[in-house]
Amino acid sequence: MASLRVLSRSQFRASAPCFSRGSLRFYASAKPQTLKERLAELIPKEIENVKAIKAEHGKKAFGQVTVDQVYGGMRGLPALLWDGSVLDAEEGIRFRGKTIPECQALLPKAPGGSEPLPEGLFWLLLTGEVPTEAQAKSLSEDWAARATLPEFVEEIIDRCPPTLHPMSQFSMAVTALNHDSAFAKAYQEGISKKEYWGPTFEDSMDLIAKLPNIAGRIYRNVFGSGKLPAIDKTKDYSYNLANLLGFGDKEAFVELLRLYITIHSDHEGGNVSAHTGKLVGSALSDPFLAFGASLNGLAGPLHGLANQEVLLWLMKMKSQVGENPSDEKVKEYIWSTLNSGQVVPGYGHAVLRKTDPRYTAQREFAQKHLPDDPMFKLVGKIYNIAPDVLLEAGKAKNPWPNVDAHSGVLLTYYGLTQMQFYTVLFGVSRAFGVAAQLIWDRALGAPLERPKSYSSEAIKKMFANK
Ligand code: CMX
Repeated sequence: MASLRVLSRSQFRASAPCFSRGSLRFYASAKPQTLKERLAELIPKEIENVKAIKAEHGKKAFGQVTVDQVYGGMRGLPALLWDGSVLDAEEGIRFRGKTIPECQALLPKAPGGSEPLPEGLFWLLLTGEVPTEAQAKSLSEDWAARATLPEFVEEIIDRCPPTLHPMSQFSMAVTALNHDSAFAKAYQEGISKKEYWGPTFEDSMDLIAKLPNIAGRIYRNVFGSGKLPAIDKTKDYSYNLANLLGFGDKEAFVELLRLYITIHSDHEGGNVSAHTGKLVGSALSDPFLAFGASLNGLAGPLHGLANQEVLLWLMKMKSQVGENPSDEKVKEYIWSTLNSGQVVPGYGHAVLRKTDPRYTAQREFAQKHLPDDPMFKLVGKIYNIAPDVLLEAGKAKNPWPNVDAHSGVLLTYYGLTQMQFYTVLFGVSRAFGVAAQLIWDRALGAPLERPKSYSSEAIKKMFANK
């Protein structure tokens, strides 16, 4: 279907008129405007916008930095620019101002599907605009066309011992893609700073496009589930990822992946994976190097690896208290976790102070597709019990579940039972948010990140007699 758009003078000459509305004239064009073309229009305006913000507010303070914040993991320190999403402690995430239910309603869907296509979410993260179905489809096609891995990257994955954690394999393969980085090459050839965003965009598109083949190859190598099929160029990104993992014939699983990638894509800029990508990118390391670093942060148990930890914890709980335990047994098990000095995985958050809407979206998916699944019921039971236990324990500032408390149970239901792989799927999704910000950082000429650090001795001296 032809899309409608406002054309530049040169584009106008090549097009046939369609209709006018007010002072705007619209023309039908055979091809939808590409994401790169739209970005090229938006970037000069955003550069002016940022200039104006800095001119008017540049010298104003956000507030004070306390010594507790310096020792306390910089919680709440307002120090980063991140345009794709903003996280509110009570409400949860908004992608370019849109909540998860709004994204579910507004973003393009696959034919017959009801979950948003991550293609549309990427467009939204980059432009702040909801794309047309044709534009989302053009991204599916573009990513399918870029999906092939260099042979040596396939060999790196194939040579990994199956005992090497899938996240380590994932980060190695992503880092190795820097071999063909358009940005690194252009930089060596002396590209002007104003042009940085173009090759960063190309690398980011290549990065996202190649992740399904990397993830699929790791999954099949480690868990021995046979030969990798080819990418289907007529299908969307999530279908191809599901198919490479061996689940292409399960439509509900493909739908789950569409939702999964959308909700895991971005969670503003301060979380470990997002911030690491931005930090490393600020040294003008290309998107493959920057996102490889993100993945190493995501692989930590307090961040993305928590989805693996949750399933391990649930399995242990099930083996101790049975599949349909009493509330009392569940409570005892949670207390035993806390009393042995461990965290309850999937609960708590550095910013959120309410149930994570990413948890709620997955719960609603489960209610629709697997309401009678015993593991889903166990997760629901824990939801009714764990917050009170955590409140009673009195340490966690947020006793509510986060995204990782639910994802593993959904994947397990469809047969993806290998929990060591779960963080790889989080990683595929997180590329969308990190890549979008890397492109904007290069477009806006973001400088090298270099905050100031102090020793404890220096801090003591600074406040002596104060
Ligand atoms: N179980 C037990 N104790 C917890 C807890 C939990 N789920 N959440 C927080 N606490 C403890 C902290 O370990 C900390 O203890 P200490 O004072 O002994 O160090 C105390 O409560 C205060 O922590 P907080 O300010 O509430 O939380 P933080 O901002 O420091 O940490 C997070 C946030 C997510 C690391 C923490 O809640 C946690 O460890 N949760 C379990 C792991 C998890 O689910 N991580 C995934 C988060 C989402 C993601 O990034 O994917």
